[in-house]
Amino acid sequence: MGKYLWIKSDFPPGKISEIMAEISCSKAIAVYLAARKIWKKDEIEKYFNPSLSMLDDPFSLPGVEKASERIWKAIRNKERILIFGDYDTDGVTASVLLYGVLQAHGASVSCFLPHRFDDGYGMTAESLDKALSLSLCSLIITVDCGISAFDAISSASANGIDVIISDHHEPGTVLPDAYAVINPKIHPEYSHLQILAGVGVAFKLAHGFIKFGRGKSFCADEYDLREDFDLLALGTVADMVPLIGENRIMVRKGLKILSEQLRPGIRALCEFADIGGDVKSSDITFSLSPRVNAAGRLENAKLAFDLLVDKNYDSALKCAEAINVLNLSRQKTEENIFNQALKEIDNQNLAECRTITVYGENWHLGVIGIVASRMAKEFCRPTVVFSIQGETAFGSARSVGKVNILEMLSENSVLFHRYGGHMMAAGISMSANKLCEFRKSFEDSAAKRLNNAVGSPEFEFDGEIFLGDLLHDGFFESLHLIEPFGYGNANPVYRINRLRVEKLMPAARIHSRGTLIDERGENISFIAFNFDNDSFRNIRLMDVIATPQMNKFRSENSPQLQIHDFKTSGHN
Ligand SMILES: [Mn+2]
Repeated sequence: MGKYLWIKSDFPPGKISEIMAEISCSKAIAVYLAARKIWKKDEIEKYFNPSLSMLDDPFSLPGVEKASERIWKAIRNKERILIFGDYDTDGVTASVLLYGVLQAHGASVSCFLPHRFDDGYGMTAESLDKALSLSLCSLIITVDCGISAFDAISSASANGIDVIISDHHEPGTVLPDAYAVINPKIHPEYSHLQILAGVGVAFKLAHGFIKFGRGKSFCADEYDLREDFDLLALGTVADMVPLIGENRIMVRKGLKILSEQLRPGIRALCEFADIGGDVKSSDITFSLSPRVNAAGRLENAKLAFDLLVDKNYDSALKCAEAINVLNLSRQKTEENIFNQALKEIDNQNLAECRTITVYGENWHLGVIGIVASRMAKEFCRPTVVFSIQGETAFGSARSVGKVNILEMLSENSVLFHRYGGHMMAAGISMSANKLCEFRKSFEDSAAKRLNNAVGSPEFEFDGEIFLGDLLHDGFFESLHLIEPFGYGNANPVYRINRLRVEKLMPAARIHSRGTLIDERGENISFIAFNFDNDSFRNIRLMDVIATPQMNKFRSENSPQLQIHDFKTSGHN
């Protein structure tokens, strides 16, 4: 019964009424807060009203002040500055943010984004040479990379170039010998900043730079860094860092700026993505970030950079159009490989496997990661998708639940040329003739961690409520207080029992929509993705786990439930 194993989040039962007494909110909101362990009055107030004044002083992050001073010196001395970024949305937005701030303050600055296939990830000695051959400089600032760029940084130093590293990736035990290193992850005492995306760390540097300049009267108060929060929201949501603490403050503000579409490139992108009005974090995840990423996946991230720095709407529109074409082609390629991969696993005995390993000849390297994510999610198993290019297989690994995929890979590292990544996602390169061996030992690594062959997917919900708790206590009016939702700040999910389907109609053939009514006669519209009308046949009374949301349709907003799963009432 039901697609998922329903798990109720764990909190003391008295918490709901305690919270309701403390702040007078609806029961549904209290359940949401209780489930996220936001229990105390002052914590709740901060959560409801995150403000920019709650952001840390940028100078409190080690390296920011020293780096700021160095950048101002470079500006005064008319030195050339090179920003070395990355090709994904986080890396591109971090580059655009810092580039814009430095340029506005008179810096002679250029930016290099490595090419995903020609240069590979991070700042290598080769990609740095390439960057320097395009534009000489005496100061390099890395964003969203650099923390393990030992070779490149020593070669820069040997050439008399100072390097400022700003990064959020996990550092090794030794740090590169750079002029300044800004990375919250090298300071255990800054654990609250370790959630920042690359663009978040770049923002700290930009903020520090402006603060330093104002302190020394190098610059006036004109530059409004708040207008750059659109970039912060874009990169932070795209990089899947948790939307709590400073990230939540930045994204809440950033979504407002995104909605205003001040930046010509954003306006152009929204035009093609058909986004108007309030931009939600889900618009970033499903519409904006895939487009920004498409440039780096299929061609060159420089295109996305050019779009976002463009000050002219007409040329931005042309750039957005080109990006949109790349995104369409990315979707087609992805669908094609996904279907081939599905065919591949048809021939495997999936019921007896805890993992998925699939491969194909010359599958596009820019999309195998997305395909791996989709397969891991759909089949609820750690998944690696390989593209065989000549004698080498390049793999993209994705995990599910709490399975640490990097650990699983490290147990098999003798098979690889190179590998790296984090708990949920990693990349591999290895000799193609070792694929069978890999499949077997990857499965063995999973056997040590997952006891049942078919992982039964779990779905966590916040607590049980009645329909009336959503409809009569101002829940939908206060929804904005708990937004934005995303990774680390999940949508509210409630269990609502004993509902009857009152109206039912198909939505795009494979989905369903209609109306639900409870035993007290309360009713609400619903949408159920990937449940066709037939799935509701033979069910009289059902329990659901669902997310309440405002459905925007032709400028009308109406409350609805998005149903994640359902089962016949009375069955637990
Ligand atoms: Mn990043």
